[in-house]
Amino acid sequence: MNDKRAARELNPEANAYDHPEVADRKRAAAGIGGVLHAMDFAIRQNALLPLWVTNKPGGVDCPGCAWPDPAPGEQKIVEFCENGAKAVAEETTGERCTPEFFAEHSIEDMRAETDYWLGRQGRLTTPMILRPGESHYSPITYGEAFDIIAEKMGEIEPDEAVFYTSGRTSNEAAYMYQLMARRLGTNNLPDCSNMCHESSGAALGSTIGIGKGTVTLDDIHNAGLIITVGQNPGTNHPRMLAALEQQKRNGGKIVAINPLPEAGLLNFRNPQAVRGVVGEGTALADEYMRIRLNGDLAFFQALNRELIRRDALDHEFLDEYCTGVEETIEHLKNLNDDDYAAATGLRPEAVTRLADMVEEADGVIVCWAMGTTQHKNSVPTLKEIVNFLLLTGNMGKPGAGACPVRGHSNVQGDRTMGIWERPPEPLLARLDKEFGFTSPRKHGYDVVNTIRAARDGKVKLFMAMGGNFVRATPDTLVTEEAMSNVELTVHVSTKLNGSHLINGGTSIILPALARTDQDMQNGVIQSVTVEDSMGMVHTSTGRRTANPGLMSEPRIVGEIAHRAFGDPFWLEMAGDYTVIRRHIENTIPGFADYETRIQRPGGFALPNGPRERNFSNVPAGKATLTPNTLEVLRVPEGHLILQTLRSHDQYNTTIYGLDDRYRGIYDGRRVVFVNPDDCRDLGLNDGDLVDIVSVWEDGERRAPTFRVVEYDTAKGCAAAYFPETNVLIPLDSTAETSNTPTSKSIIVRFEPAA
Ligand SMILES: Nc1nc2c(c(=O)[nH]1)N[C@H]1C(S)=C(S)[C@@H](COP(=O)(O)OP(=O)(O)OC[C@H]3O[C@@H](n4cnc5c(=O)[nH]c(N)nc54)[C@H](O)[C@@H]3O)O[C@H]1N2
Ligand SMILES: Nc1nc2c(c(=O)[nH]1)N[C@H]1C(S)=C(S)[C@@H](COP(=O)(O)OP(=O)(O)OC[C@H]3O[C@@H](n4cnc5c(=O)[nH]c(N)nc54)[C@H](O)[C@@H]3O)O[C@H]1N2
Ligand SMILES: [Mo]
Repeated sequence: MNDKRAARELNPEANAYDHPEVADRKRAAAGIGGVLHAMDFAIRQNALLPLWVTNKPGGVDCPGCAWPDPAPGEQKIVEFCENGAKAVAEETTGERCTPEFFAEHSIEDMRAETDYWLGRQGRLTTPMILRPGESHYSPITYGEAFDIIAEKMGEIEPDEAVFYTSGRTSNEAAYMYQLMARRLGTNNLPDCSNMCHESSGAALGSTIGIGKGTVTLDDIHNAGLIITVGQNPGTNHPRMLAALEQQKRNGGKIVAINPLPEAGLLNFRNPQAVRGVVGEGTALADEYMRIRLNGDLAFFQALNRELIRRDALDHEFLDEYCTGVEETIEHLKNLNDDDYAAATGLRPEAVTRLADMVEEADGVIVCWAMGTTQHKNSVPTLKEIVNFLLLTGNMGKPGAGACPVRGHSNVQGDRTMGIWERPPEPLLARLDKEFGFTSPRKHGYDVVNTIRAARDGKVKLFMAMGGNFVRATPDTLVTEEAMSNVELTVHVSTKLNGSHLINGGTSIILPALARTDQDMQNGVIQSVTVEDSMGMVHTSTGRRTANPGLMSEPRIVGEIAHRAFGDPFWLEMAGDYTVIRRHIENTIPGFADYETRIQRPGGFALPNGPRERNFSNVPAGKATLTPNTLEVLRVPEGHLILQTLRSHDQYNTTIYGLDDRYRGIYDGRRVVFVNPDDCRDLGLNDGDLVDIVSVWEDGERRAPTFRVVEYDTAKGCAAAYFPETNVLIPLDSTAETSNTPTSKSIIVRFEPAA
């Protein structure tokens, strides 16, 4: 689609109303229902479901979420979760998207389809190219494609190239990929993390000295109290529910803070336990606080003030390990109660009840996900959660700590491998020494700055290692236009998606092996490694016979870089992944004895200072409490705050199906959930069709035709699925410090649909 105007108009067919049906909500997550749904999905995909080898030593790491695996001795025969099974089935599908398909379907035709339809076409089999002015992709060999990419790299300024990563990429592929960017001379390494847990990294790195969580799975099992804030584990981390169930059996308590009463948090039937399959299940959350969107900073400040008032602080811990204590306590004493009420929509008792539970608990963990990271004030919010953990000494002791629950299965490992647009100097120095070139020091583009640069004509080569950049990013129309300025786009992908259909000059699709596929190099089966949400590193070995000729991600990077730079190490690494791991061991801290330690069942743990109460990596040398300024999000009359979230039948931009059965939605996705009182105030009825209109400094954005669903979300709030609603999120609406799009707080109003 080289016609820029076409890219500017939302495709009417792909955005057509899809007639969702609304039925009763489910009260409990998983159980036998979950098992059957996953089986049904796999059968419809004509897919192989090698569940018995997922998440087990010697097996394949589930390409779903990053939740850690139980210790080898404690694993079930099937470490099962419905949505992990769907992720595997999506990958092991029997359908194939071949050159014949591309000959039949023009770019224009494919653009009229949804990403759901595109994904249904199956696994990509052959490298494809779309040349300027052409209407159809045509086949090309890997070698010819690599030549074109390497030649482009030689023609442009290094900073005119951008290398995006999605979090499924293995440590080995990620390491080679960041090395290729730096060898070219750029730190333009945006990744999905920029839209995901970047706020967590920013808040944790500056206060406790590591941008990761501090707890282990054992801590989860043994915590006296777990506070889960802004996450929906029943859908997005189903295996976490089994860990929560175990924590409850050990006598622990759980509090859920969420504008939506999510099924998994309120009740859970464990498909692993016979009782769960047939019986009632476990009521997981002891308390549910239906907070207003964006209210968490005010809530945790009020909680901290209450704990200070009660003197329920761990003074010994504060004296020995912390700094910034007095200023922070002083700041918290001067809070305004009206701000608390306006921001949270909760009564003051919510705070006193939680403070009681905190005082009673032996060990408190706070878990969080996208509900806290995708707001303008996300970094201050998460710093306030750190304040809470530090004030109460819940850091670096059993059953206590910070638990940002990661998304993509290796998103944390990719960052450890150096996929970061703002690399730390020591990493660059070690790479330079190991490989004998000088890495660039200038910081690169993150996701939002990549789109800005492309919009301004500064990006000539855009390469993506997985993901679906155009659909996952905000401000769809702006992004589509920006990406159609790029001279060469290259997508390493397993499946067709919308990003392949937004083209500037030349576009190349390079199909790649996936996690479950067997990866053979020089006659030897290769394993890769991944890091889970809790910093455990372990191997993943694909078993399935892939389409002949498909290349692996490390091989693709190695071949391109070999052609571009000619250094001897590229093909050595691509041909034997133990060579990559040796380089990782030499350049990334914590990977000593890499090859030996991954042979152990369950792998090994990366160093984690805060886990041992070591805060020497913090700029201040001690764990740092911070005074955070609260600005209550003001919503004009007649408007609501909209969050954009996942249904139960999707993996980010990959749509598995059109149901969200826990929320009672079937056969369609264009719904907006609104509190019944808000419906009354806005003159809306359940079933009305509305356009959602977002308001921003530069004008309005519109997502057409959504069905209003009355739902018990917090008052003043609404919710709808992404990626359909990404068109509403202004590119410039991002979080302070982390620059993450504010996907969970967009001011909107509704207009009757045309
Ligand atoms: N099956 C499946 N698994 C996945 C994914 C998937 O798409 N499908 N995606 C993966 C990825 S990349 C990620 S990052 C994770 C995402 O995991 P989640 O963060 O659980 O995903 P979301 O659907 O965005 O849900 C956000 C939750 O936060 C709540 N929330 C929103 N705003 C606020 C707020 O202001 N305050 C509070 N307290 N709560 C709020 C919402 O009501 C919702 O329950 O899941 C990973 N796992
Ligand atoms: N409005 C809104 N927007 C959001 C979010 C939100 O909550 N609201 N969440 C954000 C978050 S948390 C994230 S992480 C991003 C996700 O952003 P991305 O990671 O870019 O998106 P995905 O949908 O996960 O990518 C799916 C594509 O990855 C490719 N793929 C799958 N497996 C493999 C593989 O093994 N190898 C290769 N090479 N390719 C593979 C397939 O072609 C598939 O089409 O979206 C963000 N966008
Ligand atoms: Mo994510």
